[in-house]
Amino acid sequence: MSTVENINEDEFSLQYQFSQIDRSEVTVIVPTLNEEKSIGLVIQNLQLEGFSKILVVDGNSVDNTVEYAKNYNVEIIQQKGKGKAGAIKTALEVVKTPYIVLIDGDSTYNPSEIDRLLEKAPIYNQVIGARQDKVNIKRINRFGNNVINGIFNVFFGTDLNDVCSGMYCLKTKFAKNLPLYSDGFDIEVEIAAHCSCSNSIKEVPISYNKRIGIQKLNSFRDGFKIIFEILDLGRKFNPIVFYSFLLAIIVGIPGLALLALPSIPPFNGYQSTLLGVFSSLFITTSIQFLILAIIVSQIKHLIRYYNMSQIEKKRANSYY
Ligand SMILES: Nc1nc2c(ncn2[C@@H]2O[C@H](COP(=O)(O)OP(=O)(O)O)[C@@H](O)[C@H]2O)c(=O)[nH]1
Ligand SMILES: [Mg+2]
Repeated sequence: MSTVENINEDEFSLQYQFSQIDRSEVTVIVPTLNEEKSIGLVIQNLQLEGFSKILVVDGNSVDNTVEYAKNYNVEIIQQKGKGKAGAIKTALEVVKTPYIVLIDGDSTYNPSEIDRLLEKAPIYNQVIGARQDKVNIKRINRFGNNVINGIFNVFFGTDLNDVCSGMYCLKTKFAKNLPLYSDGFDIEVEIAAHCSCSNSIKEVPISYNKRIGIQKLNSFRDGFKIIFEILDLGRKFNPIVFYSFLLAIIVGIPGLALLALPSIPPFNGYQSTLLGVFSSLFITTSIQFLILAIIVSQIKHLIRYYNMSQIEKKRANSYY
């Protein structure tokens, strides 16, 4: 029996430890907006880890971020476009190495853990550093992240835990060809959506430090923006699930309203066969759409799981 047939993920990652990516093949991109308190520390730690290609993409900081970054031997450019997305898109235009690693400039991520991403980078279009240590994430953001990951997984058939992580590795060639439309913190889910659809996304565990300086993400405004972006991506990439959910809501709300009508004061005790018939019709139709959405989401999950295992087996085969 072939050992390749039985290969599991851990054995697979062990094999790839021997094909470590050279630091010269990696550009580390640091998006910054007013990060003067932390930018020096982030660059120092990256250089200590042996990364020499560091690209600071600044979003017109009004503090000393750029001046402090100039003290180190790094490339600094000003971003085009809006928000963190503008910074990432600008970086993708100029980067030349086969791999890029994104890392926030607020010192929340540890450059010493980038190797965990690089270990898997030859196999996947995107390797996400999934934050294990959640105590340093604000409670409201932690809740928002759970909602975001949950909705994302339903649409894309994935099992991701940290789709909004600010530390991840991308294959440059793949990333450069992505049609990216987002203009803010929703860029991460947009990239992850494309990588999920290419069956080439993986998470590895990383730690997460307390932020230095002020958070730029607005928990409510950006949180909702990210959720709407996922819904829009879901509509494009998995329309059956999207429209089934939508119809479940559209039919379910009047169904529940009709059911509740006799308990609302002006209609207290109002009895009508027609009311009962319509409310149960709407509610059962809504449940059917909901079931359809769940079944299609589960099928997507199974197909993705199968495709991933096939891709990994194929790559393991070519490795031997
Ligand atoms: N270039 C650029 N960087 C930004 C912008 N907005 C945020 N950032 C940077 O993106 C990173 C993540 O932002 P942060 O506020 O920490 O968001 P969080 O980590 O999602 O809570 C930090 O390094 C910010 O300085 C922007 O508009 N332009
Ligand atoms: Mg941050």
